[in-house]
Amino acid sequence: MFETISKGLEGALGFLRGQSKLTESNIREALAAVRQSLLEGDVHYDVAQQFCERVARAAVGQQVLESLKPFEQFVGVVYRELIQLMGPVDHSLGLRKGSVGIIMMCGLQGSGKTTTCGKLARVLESEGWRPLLVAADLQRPAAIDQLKVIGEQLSIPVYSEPPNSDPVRVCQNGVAQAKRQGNIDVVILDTAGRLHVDEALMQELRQIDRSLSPDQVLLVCDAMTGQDAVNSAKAFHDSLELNGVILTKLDGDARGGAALSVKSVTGVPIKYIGVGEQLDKLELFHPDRMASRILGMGDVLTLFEKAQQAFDAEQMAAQQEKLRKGRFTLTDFRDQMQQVKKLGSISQIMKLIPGMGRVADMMSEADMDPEQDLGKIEAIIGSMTDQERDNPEIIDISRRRRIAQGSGTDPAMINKLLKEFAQAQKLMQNMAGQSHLDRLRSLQTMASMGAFDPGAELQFNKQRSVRSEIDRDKKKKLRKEAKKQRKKNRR
Ligand SMILES: Nc1nc2c(ncn2[C@@H]2O[C@H](COP(=O)(O)OP(=O)(O)OP(=O)(O)O)[C@@H](O)[C@H]2O)c(=O)[nH]1
Ligand SMILES: [Mg+2]
Repeated sequence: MFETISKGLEGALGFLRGQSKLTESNIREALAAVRQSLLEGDVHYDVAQQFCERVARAAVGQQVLESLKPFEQFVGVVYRELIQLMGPVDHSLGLRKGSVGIIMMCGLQGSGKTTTCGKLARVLESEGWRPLLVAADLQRPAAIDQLKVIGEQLSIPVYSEPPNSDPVRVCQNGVAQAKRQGNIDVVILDTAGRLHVDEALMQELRQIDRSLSPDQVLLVCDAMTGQDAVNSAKAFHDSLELNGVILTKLDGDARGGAALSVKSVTGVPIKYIGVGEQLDKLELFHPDRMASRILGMGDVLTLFEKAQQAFDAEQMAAQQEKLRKGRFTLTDFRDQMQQVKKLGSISQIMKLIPGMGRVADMMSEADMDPEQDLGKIEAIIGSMTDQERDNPEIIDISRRRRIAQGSGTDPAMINKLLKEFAQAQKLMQNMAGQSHLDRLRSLQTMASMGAFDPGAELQFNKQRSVRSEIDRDKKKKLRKEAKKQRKKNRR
């Protein structure tokens, strides 16, 4: 996600690291590089231009803040302006208990409407709403079946009529049925797409809009089409008055131009983002978290939420209990590893941790594969007997050789794993008294102090250097006292 812009901005901002002061000339130079990287990321030209003007104004106004290094100062300005550019977002969909809300999804062909209808229904259901999907795409005969399959996968009802029906009537009938049934709070309409914005499509959508007055008209846009996505968003908004955009396929969007330009060009906020083909890959769009990711500062909050959703609460509680009793074994270690894997690929997770995004990129450039390493660890633990997993200290040379053979690794690797496990065990026992939230909080505090950002001049490092100054003062005092003492002794 956003590799082009992230890399470009990193280069643009990086050269300020070595500067001692923000001056007009180095600001100008940094801005030229920022503009260049935005354009390479396929950001709309006017948007890039205005963005740089705003950053310039804010950066010049900031010169008085002498306590911050130019790099920090400038990154701070870019971060705030990125948030401004993509926000604000009102995530509400105007749903109310006791009435049937209507959400109309529209967009170009293949943008991800049908999939996103399913994803949104799933999200709303998890929030306690009872959704009904309506198959109003009668252009493509297979579209109705596609929605039915999605509905079945999610156990969410789908209203449909034969392919020769009229889409406006289908929507009306679907909503009428939801109201009659009384056990539906929100109807999601999956409408037809076209290859291009054309009058026939707009007319059909306007008719549905007029006859049902949906609470929300959401445009589904494919992020990978860059500026075309932004232009089509503008055309749809001119014709339909959108409440929000759902930007799909962000997982495959290296450039990021659409995400950065949509709000500014159309005035319509992005409410959700699609980050994968699977039905659980829909996230709320948070401009601040996105800005943080773009600048390689990670996104600990999203990671925290993902962890809460993915981890099996009961299993976690059982492991917590074992930790408290100091009985954390290799089996638990493997279980935890499997839980972490549910969050996504290791490189995806790393991108959410401040400062680790660059490391993930470097690893993939160097053809290193953390997934493969994890696979090996799992194979090693899998080749042990229950007894060995519970008491790794019994693993001697011959057992090591057997495990290596069983897991297709070598004995040295098993040694390394056991050593690392012993360290992890100690660390975990220390943390065992803390709640999950406290542990994440301390992680987050460390992150906000910049503990995971290896490049920047950080509060965390600053605190360390303040401490070392104190240490220096202390040592000086001690040396002085020792000198006095020596003089006294001589006398
Ligand atoms: N990688 C990725 N693929 C997605 C995402 N959202 C949708 N897709 C894929 O995009 C393709 C098109 O999705 P559909 O939901 O059929 O798109 P549509 O807009 O309904 O298409 P039409 O009905 O033909 O107009 C499918 O292969 C989806 O799996 C996403 O967020 N990430
Ligand atoms: Mg469709």
